[in-house]
Amino acid sequence: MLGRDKLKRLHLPLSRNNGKSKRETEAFTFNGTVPGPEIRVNVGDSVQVTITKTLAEPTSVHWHGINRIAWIHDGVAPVTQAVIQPGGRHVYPFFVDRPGTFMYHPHFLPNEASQVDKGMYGPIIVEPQRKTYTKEFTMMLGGWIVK
Ligand SMILES: [Cu+2]
Repeated sequence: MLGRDKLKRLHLPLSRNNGKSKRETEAFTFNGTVPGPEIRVNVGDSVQVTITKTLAEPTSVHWHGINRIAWIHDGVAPVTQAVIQPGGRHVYPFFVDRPGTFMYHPHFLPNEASQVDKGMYGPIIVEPQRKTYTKEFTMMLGGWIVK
């Protein structure tokens, strides 16, 4: 899978941001932001994403829409991979062979819904070999209920 064209190495530390005022709330993040950082790669790229500094609870990462990924790296923990334990590290390699807009998010059963609801998601943009557009915008929408 790796080394076909280019290898892109990315690092996504996980963290928990505690709300500091009445207008802020707790969030679980990739790299400190909600949504997590945009992963922008090109068709033909091999990608390696390293997840570190995990939350106080176990997690995993699913690469939604990425179809050239070994099943052991598709993030459905604890079914296809061991969960990433607090303080743990996991490297996810995959290859992108088609353009499109995809996303990443936790897929640890049974905590994935609460982790996604607290902000753990981000976009993956796979650029085509030849662009047929001049402008693009990435939007990720999320709903929050804050008391
Ligand atoms: Cu998904």
